[in-house]
Amino acid sequence: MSASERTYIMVKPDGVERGLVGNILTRFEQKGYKLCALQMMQPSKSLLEEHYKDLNTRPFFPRLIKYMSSAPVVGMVWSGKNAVKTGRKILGATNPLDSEPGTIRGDYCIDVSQNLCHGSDSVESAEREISLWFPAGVCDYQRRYDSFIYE
Ligand code: IDP
Ligand code: MG
Repeated sequence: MSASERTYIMVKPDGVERGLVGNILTRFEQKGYKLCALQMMQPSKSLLEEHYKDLNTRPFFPRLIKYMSSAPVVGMVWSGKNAVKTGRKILGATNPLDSEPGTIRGDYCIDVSQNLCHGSDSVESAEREISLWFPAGVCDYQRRYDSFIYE
């Protein structure tokens, strides 16, 4: 586990439409994670098919791709200690019926297909997703206040 662990977090079309981008971004910022990249774009179906390729045999896959490509999303890269696992905790369980209050999904949504956000599920998938969504690379910089966050 290193302070340079990275995760890909994405606000889905429902989160953008509902004006929750700032709220989602703020939770990661206030936790202490370091923002390394941020972009708004309307993704192509082929980009999403690659992003979600592990799910391509699932019955909801066609609807997921259609929905995710229907409007802009906001993607971010955050780095910090345990960013992948803690990032998923900040989002909450995939199905909002199971997401704890205090998590993004637990606080702001109801149905699994409109669960507001995406977060990488392992360090390997985070690195794959970061290369996929940010092929030109992300910002790599020293943050001075890290000494107030890490011992
Ligand atoms: P995750 O987003 O928490 O990693 P995954 O299993 O990777 O969850 O599924 C990707 C996305 O597909 C979910 O966030 C959700 O929007 C959607 N999804 C997952 N399971 C279902 C389902 O049973 N019905 C409809 N949509 C689903
Ligand atoms: Mg997933």
